[in-house]
Amino acid sequence: MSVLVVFHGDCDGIIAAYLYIKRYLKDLYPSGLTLAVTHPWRAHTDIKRLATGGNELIILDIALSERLVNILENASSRYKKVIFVDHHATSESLIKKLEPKIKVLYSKVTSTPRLLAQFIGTPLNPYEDVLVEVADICEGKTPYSGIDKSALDIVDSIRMSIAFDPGDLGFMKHLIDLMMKSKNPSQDPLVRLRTRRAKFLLENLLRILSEDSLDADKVKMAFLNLPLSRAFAGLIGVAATELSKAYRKSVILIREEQDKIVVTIRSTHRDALNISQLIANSLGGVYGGHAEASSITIGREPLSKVVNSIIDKVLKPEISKP
Ligand SMILES: [Mn+2]
Repeated sequence: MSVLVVFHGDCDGIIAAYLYIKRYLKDLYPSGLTLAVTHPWRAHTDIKRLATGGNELIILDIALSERLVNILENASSRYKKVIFVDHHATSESLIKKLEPKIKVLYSKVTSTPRLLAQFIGTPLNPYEDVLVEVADICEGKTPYSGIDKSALDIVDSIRMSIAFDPGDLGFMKHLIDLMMKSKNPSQDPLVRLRTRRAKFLLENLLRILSEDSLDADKVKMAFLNLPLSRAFAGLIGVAATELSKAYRKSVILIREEQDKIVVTIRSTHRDALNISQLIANSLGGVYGGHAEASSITIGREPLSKVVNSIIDKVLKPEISKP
């Protein structure tokens, strides 16, 4: 029996992989499973390459795109069973295209583990319960007052240790393994080392971003050129979230990459998708995510053109609001 589990390489994606494996594939763990990590912007190419055929293909916490729908339809003929599990708002309109051939678990809840928890039926044990809460907080939910500080330590250590290198499958497997053994990730030496290193980098990144940003009433815009965006690759999403919380604004972080411009948006007042849409209307590009967090990928354009257009379309209207 060959089973491929592809998951999003972020906090709720990894917890989703753990919970799914624990509840449905425990007997096959670890040697009977192939685990693979991906990110929404490259999921279609990764899955096309990896999904060569077998018994089951499981996709967890990956926002759908038209291209991904096509790849999954193709892959479905090579597997006995394909299961797609996701919570992203932007997947909603594409779900029905998948459904005839692929088993879909979809609901617009805070995180993919929360969706799994609702689907599982039998109650979660306390350890699983904490991790589902951790996933929700990683995805932007405000922790309930009186939450155990150790849960917040887990949020911090999972988020930061992954951000240190979000493509490192070996480390993600290490995290999943800790969870399968019901260990506390925030107490693990390797997790702690990576968390410390990531925090050091994050402090520097936040300083760079705040020193060079533009502010409107409820919006803050910041930029990274190609060398900086490479240097801080995994930390950009976390930094945008931190800035948004610190300033209580929607943060628009524009960065240059090798052959594209990527805009990361975080919003404490649930404006991320609106802003993505405004940007896509004027510059084109593909966006995905939800009200608190989204990103948009634009083709090869000069950073200055993108920045100016976002100033015109998003920041200026914001400033002139009564
Ligand atoms: Mn995710």
